[in-house]
Amino acid sequence: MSREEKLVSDPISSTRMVGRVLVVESDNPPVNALGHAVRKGLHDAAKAAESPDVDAVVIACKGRTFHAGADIREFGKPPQAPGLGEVIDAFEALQKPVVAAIHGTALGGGLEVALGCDYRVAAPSAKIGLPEVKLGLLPGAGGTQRLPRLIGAVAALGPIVTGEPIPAKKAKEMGAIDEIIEGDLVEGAVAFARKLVADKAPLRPLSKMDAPKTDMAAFDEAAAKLLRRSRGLKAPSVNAQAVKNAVTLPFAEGMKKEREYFLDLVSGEESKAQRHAFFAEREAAKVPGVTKDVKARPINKMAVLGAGTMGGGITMSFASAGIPVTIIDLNPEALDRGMKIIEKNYRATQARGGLTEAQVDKALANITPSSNFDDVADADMVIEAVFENMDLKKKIFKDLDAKCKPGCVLASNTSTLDVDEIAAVTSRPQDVLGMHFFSPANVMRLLEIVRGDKTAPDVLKTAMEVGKKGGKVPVVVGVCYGFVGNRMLHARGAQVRKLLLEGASPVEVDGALTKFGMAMGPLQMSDMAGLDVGWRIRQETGAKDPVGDALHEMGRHGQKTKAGYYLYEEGSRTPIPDPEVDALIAKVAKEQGIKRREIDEKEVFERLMFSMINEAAKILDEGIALRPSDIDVIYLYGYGFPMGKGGPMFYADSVTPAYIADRLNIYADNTGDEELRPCPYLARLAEQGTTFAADAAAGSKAA
Ligand code: 3H9
Repeated sequence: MSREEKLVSDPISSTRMVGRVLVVESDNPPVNALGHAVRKGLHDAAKAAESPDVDAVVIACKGRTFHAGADIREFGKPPQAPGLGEVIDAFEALQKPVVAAIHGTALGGGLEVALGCDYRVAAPSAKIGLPEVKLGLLPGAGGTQRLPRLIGAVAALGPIVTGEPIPAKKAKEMGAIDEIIEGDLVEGAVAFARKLVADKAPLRPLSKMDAPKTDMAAFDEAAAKLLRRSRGLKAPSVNAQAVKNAVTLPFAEGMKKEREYFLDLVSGEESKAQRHAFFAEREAAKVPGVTKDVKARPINKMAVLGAGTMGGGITMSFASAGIPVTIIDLNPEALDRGMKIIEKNYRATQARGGLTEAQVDKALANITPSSNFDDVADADMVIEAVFENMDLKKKIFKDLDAKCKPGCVLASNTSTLDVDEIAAVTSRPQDVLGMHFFSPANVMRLLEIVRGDKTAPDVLKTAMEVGKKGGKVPVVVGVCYGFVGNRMLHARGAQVRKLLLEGASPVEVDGALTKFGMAMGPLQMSDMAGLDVGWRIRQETGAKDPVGDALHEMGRHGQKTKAGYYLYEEGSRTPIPDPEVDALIAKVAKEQGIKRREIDEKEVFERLMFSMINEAAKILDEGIALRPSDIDVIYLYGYGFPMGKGGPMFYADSVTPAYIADRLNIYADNTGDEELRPCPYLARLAEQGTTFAADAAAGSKAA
């Protein structure tokens, strides 16, 4: 490097000459989001790059990542020039090679900046992607028009419609990255740029390139396949249409359409809800008492107790993340069965293309089956996933206390039980907590972390970090029956049973929620889980469900017996309404002296949804959940709540607590069901005309 000279330097953007190459670097922690100051810095740098002293330009970032996108916090606020499109155009218009040097994650607007460059180089660990669809948006600074021109429209469809990132190596194979640079990235990028100058390599402004030749039938087929998984959201199909425009319209027109689509989506309810979900997920990581100074304990080895469905799924989550796991079941047959299911599940994922053979082999190599309880001795964390029974769990935790090494984190995967009572049987309650996974645990992303009275902050942090490593979204909750998710579900379950007896059919009950966008209705869910499961719990708890009991006695145990609340054809999970069930419900109602009536769709939906929200209000009032947005995260990632609705509390705020309280009072009056009466906290919000979010922000219920 002959000459290195700082030209512009402010805390966010700097430019320096390395010989005759202008290196532009942004530094806007944590993720170099392209907020106004960053865009301005880049725009100024593009102007500086016009100087005849500059032969080539390298765009890079300091800190942990290349630009990870537009600054999402700016959406919905008045735009400030220069816009991202202007910045990209300014670099693309330069009559000298511009190279993006990518490390970390070049996402959204970040990748769009890189697509405005002539060439892209990347660190081996880098990823690129256009995840706007996950925020209910589409790339709004040319991504939908430039990426198809670079790698082809069919290849661009997947990353744009699903928003999934692409690792650097794959991106290079696809033609999106020109070179992978080992060692110092900026130095490598400068050398790459110098070579371009020396070789008189052509400039490659994507906006000037012809649209790639595309087999439109193959394109439509690929789009239809991807859109099948879009669950009624608007953004995925808009993204697909924008990509199609890239090959059917001239660049300028495709860009104009992209802008229109972006403005429409960004002001819509779905995107607002999805952006809320994005920040809610990050907010959930902030837990009082678990400050940055608290250090997580190292987890180099884990043990999972119980090789049933939950134990197997939990084992897979961590083995896939590279943590050695010993799965222990004292019954060798159950252990063998569990291991076979684990292998079968992995191979099925491999067959679907979700994992490579090498990845599956590596994950399986991380799992050690054992029938010897003593094998917990060298684990840094033990997760107990045995049958939901307090006496059994207490016995196990006593044994764990005796066998585990000091400092080992002791977690129970209980879905309802009192974690403090479990912790109390050990001599180290500070090391005990709940880690409530959701079935299938290798797939579902939610992890409720149950903080006991005595759980130490570093134990909590350890569980959150290891959970994140295992691909989960951890949410910390307090101790109560059913914690947050299941407790709300129980409140809804009571209304399901009452609505059936009062006159609603299973189809009407389920339909009210699936029409709203829930993945499944409550009765379909019972059929899937097995009606014997609920029956067994009722035997223990004494809870009442005469219809559920009658179905169980008839041998209708749900999907596994091809009959439950619905009928199922061989090999199909599609529920078929059964008049026999309608007759059974009518009979039980008669025996109970309940006069049945027509119940309109609105009442069915509101009693189901608002009873959950009322329970959530109690949960917040008791401090079991730290903030309303945590409840949203729980329902979005663990209970199939529609992403486009932002979670139950976001939804509650959109219809207003005042409306909900009003309706609940009407239903309580009409049915005499006092469980429907708004709880004091909900009633207060209604009276004050405020929302859950505003009240939390004001600090009255916030953590
Ligand atoms: C876009 O680009 C639109 C354009 O096409 C068109 C424009 C015209 N903005 O996730 P982390 C914050 S749309 C603002 O915990 P990680 C985040 O809230 C955007 N803030 O870290 C958190 O703050 P806090 C397309 C953002 O290492 C902190 O950064 N891009 C943004 O686990 C750390 O985040 C995306 O959708 C943002 N864009 O993961 C990418 N991104 O500490 C979104 C992050 O106060 N981002 N923050 O809670 C991600 O996927 C992850 O953050 C990333 C890092 C993978 C980058």
